[in-house]
Amino acid sequence: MVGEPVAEDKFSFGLWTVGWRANDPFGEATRPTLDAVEAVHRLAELGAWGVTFHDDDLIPFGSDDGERAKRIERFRAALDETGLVVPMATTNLFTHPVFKDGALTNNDRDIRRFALRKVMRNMDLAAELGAKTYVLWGGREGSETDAAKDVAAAMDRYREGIDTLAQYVIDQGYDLRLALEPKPNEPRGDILLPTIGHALAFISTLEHHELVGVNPEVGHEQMAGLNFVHGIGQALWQGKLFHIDLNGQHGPRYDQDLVFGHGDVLSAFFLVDLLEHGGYDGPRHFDYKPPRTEDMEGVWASAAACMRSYLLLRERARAFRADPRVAEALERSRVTELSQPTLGEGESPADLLADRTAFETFDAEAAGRRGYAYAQLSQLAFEHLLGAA
Ligand SMILES: [Mn+2]
Repeated sequence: MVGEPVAEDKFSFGLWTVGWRANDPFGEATRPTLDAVEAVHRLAELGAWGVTFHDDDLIPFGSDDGERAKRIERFRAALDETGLVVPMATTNLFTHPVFKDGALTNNDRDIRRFALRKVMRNMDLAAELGAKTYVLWGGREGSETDAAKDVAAAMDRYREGIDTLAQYVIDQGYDLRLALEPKPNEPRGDILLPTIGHALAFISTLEHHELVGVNPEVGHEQMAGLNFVHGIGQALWQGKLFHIDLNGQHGPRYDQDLVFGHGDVLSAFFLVDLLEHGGYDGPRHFDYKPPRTEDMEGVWASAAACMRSYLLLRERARAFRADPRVAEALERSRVTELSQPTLGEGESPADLLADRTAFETFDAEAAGRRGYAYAQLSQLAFEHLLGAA
């Protein structure tokens, strides 16, 4: 039986998710403005553990200091009343027209400096509210024409920007780590750092690379036709999965931001299996959009659905792992053998050359005939997913 969500599940939501008024490029908003305080209370009632925000979700762009302080105070009071935590915060560097050519990689130097200040200001608030992760989604960092962007210069400025922000965290003594969020396109025609792989490679060039990881989103990788579970697997392997955005997506098309699990459900099953058994203990953060067709009742139903989907998949994944037939199938498929190093302890390339069984007498024909029994293994996973095993 799947229970109700509890704090230990570490479910968190962005204010911008349940607060999305459902305006899209073809239609105006279909829902009223949601007050941040009400969002905090409703999320807490549903069993969420945390709430996250962009600076502009909480404090409208251009607010004066008095208005800003008032809004932060109301938000903080709601957190205190409900016990909700703020595990992550981020900066809106994409809505205002000033950012139409990007922020940290804008061709306009003054805009790049303004963007850094906007991030630093909200990092102060994030640290104050106890956030541990600061996400940077470069939604407008990119172009519609390759003539517009000197990519090498853009990467220099991106690196300079992230290095500056990491240095700021160190200088201030904040307990914050930075997490870059890749996305291939939308809103820009093409976005820089389009995939987990691009982001990981970029991070390795940073001065404070140890402070910077990734915040991958299910739909963003699937928009690029990539295997999200493999991307997460590599990010975990590199110790770089600092945060995650869970939602649903049906393959390469616009960013759907569906309820978690309501896209590629088999991939969602293997994702939850990996998160639960692969050593990730961070927030299970939902970055989705309640469908435009929904009224506020539907908004809360969709938020509850994200958490329940996760819990259902977690239950199925646990059953899969606990099934002795699965253990047997994993052995038969040699999945466990992959954890065995290819060379023996202390074995050198010369030793490998000297091992006649590795090559001269190795029966490649026999090895090539052998089946891996992945069909049976895969069906076992599918049956567990459907609750039929
Ligand atoms: Mn998305």
